[in-house]
Amino acid sequence: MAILPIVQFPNPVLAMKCQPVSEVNDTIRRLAADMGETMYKAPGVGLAAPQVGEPIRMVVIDVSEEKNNLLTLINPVITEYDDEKETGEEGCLSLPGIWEKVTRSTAITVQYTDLDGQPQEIHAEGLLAICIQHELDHLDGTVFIDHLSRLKYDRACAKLKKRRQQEKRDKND
Ligand code: K1U
Ligand code: ZN
Repeated sequence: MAILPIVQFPNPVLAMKCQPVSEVNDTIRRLAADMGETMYKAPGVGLAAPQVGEPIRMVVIDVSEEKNNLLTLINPVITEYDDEKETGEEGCLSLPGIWEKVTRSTAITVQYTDLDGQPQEIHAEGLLAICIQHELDHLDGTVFIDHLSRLKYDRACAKLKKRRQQEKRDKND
């Protein structure tokens, strides 16, 4: 397995509509394993394929405290959204240091293909539901700050720019 570099916003791959996975083969299984390892190392609770430069419809998620419940969703589709919404802080490994409030459905139903190529369906609530919605947004070229007002979006971009400039200075010290 390998730790993959995480693509940083505003890399164009993060704005792409990703392509469906046509066949679940060993290449896909290896990429899923590498994405899992990359997510745990980061650390994060989810990672979408475009975040490692692969514009395909696959995400990995683990919201368990023990970090022993890796979920791989291939070609996922949200088939039901609960009417109830909640607003919570989100972050993203492609926009490190930025945390902003986003409103999403509290519960969803998702259909997907698993690593054996079998169709599956899950009902998700709480952090898992939020994380799935965040990761599936990535597959359609949406990052969480796209849900903010123009003013908050611009402030988040400015904060990111400032943080990167500081990191550059720290590196040269
Ligand atoms: O998409 C990503 O970059 C992963 C992102 C997922 C996410 C976080 C919060 C709400 C919705 C979706 C992250 O994992 S950000 C990092 C993070 O949440 C975390 C970091 C350290 C420990 C535990 C979680
Ligand atoms: Zn993200």
